[in-house]
Amino acid sequence: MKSYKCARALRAALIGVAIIGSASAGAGVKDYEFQLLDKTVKKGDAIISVRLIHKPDGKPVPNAVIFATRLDMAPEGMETMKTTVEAMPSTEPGVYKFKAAVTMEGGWQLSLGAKVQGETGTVENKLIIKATP
Ligand SMILES: [Cu+2]
Repeated sequence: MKSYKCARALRAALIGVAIIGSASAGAGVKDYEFQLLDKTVKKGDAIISVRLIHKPDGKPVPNAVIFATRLDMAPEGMETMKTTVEAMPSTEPGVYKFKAAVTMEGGWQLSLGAKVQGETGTVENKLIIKATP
């Protein structure tokens, strides 16, 4: 189990290097960005909505494949305190929704990774959300 994880981490690192190496070849993942629709949520079962935009023209980007999500309390110095994040059906093009069990008030960091059609590489963003009582 442990060695499997290490192999995965190594592969991820190698892919990361490959992406950095090809960035100058015109890969445009840096042109994309996730934005929070609401910077605060109520503690408890929360719906987090983010919009993926293409920065040069500000247009929303539908049909991205979201493959990495993590919600943890890194902003409060509690990196190991993470919670469940579940992707939900989108109701608006370019808006992606997640259901999360926000178990504590304070700052949470949402890490997202996405593949955008027609772009090589991965869009990666970290967003800070504040959970209120
Ligand atoms: Cu906490």
